[in-house]
Amino acid sequence: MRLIQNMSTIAEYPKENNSNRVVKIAVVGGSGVGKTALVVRFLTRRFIGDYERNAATLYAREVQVDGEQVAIQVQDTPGLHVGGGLGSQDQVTRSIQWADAVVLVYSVTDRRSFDLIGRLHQQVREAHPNARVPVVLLANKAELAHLRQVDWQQGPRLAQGLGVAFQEVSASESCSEIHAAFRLLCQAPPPPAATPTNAPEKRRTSLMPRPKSPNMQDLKRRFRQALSARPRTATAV
Ligand SMILES: Nc1nc2c(ncn2[C@@H]2O[C@H](COP(=O)(O)OP(=O)(O)OP(=O)(O)O)[C@@H](O)[C@H]2O)c(=O)[nH]1
Ligand SMILES: [Mg+2]
Repeated sequence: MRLIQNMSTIAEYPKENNSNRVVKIAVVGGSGVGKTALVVRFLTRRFIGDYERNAATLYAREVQVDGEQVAIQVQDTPGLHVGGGLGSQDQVTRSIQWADAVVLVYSVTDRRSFDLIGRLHQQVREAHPNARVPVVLLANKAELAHLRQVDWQQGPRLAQGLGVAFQEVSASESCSEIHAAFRLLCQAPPPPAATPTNAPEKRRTSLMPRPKSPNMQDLKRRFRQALSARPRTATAV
């Protein structure tokens, strides 16, 4: 794992690797939902339990996904409060604009963090109106059943409505689902649908692919694949 920099401004990570692709992932959500814990779990497999608040740190590493070497950059972002100050909102907005894949996080123990998700998803779509930016929604702290404020059905229902993949996770208890979520975002985008041979040829201006709403079946299938694949790491952490 390489720590690139703290994020006062987001610099492009120099392409000094052998990877075919670079995937930039922003991790966003409410304050204290476990964003840093999830990123650290993904990158190091460890749960430390005590993290610097609002760290806003950019990390990079290389991973192998489906046999392809992929350089990933993960931007941990400061937590948002409902009605919170502009400072962190500004940083989150820049991270979303910078990213080409997004992890949205709420905590099952914090109803307000769940209520933020719709707004954050809207920001992702507004920041990338012409691109299909893959999004995974993670419901963290799933092991804290006695503190639960968000029912287990509400997360999948919200994810379905937004057309994003969903997973309940626990940064403190388990690693595999978190790996699966990040790996899902690193998978190569599906090739654009082929034009039927007997269809009339369209004018060039209309060949720009319109962003399609993500197919839930496809997302679920890819999530299952990612879950069943063993993570392979190219760099030691
Ligand atoms: N029980 C439990 N605690 C967790 C889990 N994930 C994170 N925490 C705890 O929740 C607290 C906040 O975790 P962070 O990772 O700092 O959360 P964050 O979203 O990065 O917080 P900010 O950066 O301040 O917005 C810490 O005390 C973590 O130990 C989890 O899955 N289960
Ligand atoms: Mg944090």
